[in-house]
Amino acid sequence: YGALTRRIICLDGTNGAINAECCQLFALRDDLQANLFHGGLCTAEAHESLRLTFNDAIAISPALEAQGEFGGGGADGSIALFADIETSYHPNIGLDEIIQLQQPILARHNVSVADFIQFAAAVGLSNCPGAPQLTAFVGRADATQPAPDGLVPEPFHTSDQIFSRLSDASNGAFGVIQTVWLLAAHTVAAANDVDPTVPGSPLDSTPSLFDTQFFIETLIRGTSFPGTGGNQGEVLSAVKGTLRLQSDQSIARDSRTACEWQSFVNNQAKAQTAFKSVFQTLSTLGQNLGHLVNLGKRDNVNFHRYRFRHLRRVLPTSLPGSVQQACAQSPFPSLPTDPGPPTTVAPVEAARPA
Ligand code: HEB
Ligand code: CA
Repeated sequence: YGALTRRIICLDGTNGAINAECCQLFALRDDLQANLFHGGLCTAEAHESLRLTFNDAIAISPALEAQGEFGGGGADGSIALFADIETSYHPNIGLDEIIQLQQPILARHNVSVADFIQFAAAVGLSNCPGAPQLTAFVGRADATQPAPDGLVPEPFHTSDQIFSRLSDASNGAFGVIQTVWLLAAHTVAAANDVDPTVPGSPLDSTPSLFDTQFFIETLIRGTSFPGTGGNQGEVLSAVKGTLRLQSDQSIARDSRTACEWQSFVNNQAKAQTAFKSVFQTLSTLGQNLGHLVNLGKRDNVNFHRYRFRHLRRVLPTSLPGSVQQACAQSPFPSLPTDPGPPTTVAPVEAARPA
């Protein structure tokens, strides 16, 4: 403690870092912002980059290994390195698109594919007002083989299935509570393939804000589908134009998680700390932490564009449904209602080349 840490000046002559490994990340950050995130937007490219981290990292199973089978390598880039194989797995549907958009940027920089996927998401999420500054690491080893199929949760899985899969993947680090924390990611999200007739259907009314609307809106009784009914993994949603995943609905109402879910309502600060914490675990699954360089604040790879802001936390008055109280211990907090006119949330525009 108290040791002097010297900052080095990177070869670009302007940026400083504690770890030389971090120097190249300034250029990577700028390339991502300019050529993937349209100058710094929280649009489909940022959402899909975040989803990619989960679908890459969660594909690891100590339980399979215990049976003598290969269980996947976690956050090892396998989803992009073996894209032909892994994007054909059902729960990874649609991810070929973001992998392709990221590819030319990846090719210009000297980082592992595993590092690239996690770093791109950290930069992308920084474009979403309200988001925490995620901790980035470099030094991950890349996959040498694809993850097996069957390890990424599906929206039609029961909460039991999802809880046990996440616990297995993380050696118990993701309990039922941390699973709720991870789902804060669905505040900046849309579904393209659950109902292909309405691609880009947001999972909450504010898909470009990292706020707590997702936790509020999923607790309201659903009354309509954004498109057609009868899709596997979809249930009725409350806010017109949004899509509700069956898995989000179940976890929001499960007796083991309902109070934790409700605790995020109107608690922006908690959503930030909780997601930051679980993302750190998620983004390093299967990797040896001792080999990774942590890009802390002091490395000054400042990819945090927004400070904490007061974000809209409202119960839209235009809702046809009402709150479904699922937490037995404490009542749903009282929130201001939205005075605005009844709205339909617009779809998130499809990802496209910059
Ligand atoms: Fe998620 C989206 C599922 C978790 C992130 N997801 C999504 C979807 C689905 C899901 C189905 C839609 C897709 C399409 O496109 O269609 N998830 C899911 C499940 C789970 C999850 C089942 C378990 C519970 N996620 C998760 C996590 C994360 C995520 C953990 C992170 C971290 N997701 C996400 C995002 C999105 C999604 C970001 C959006 C994308 C877009 O927008 O595109
Ligand atoms: Ca949101």
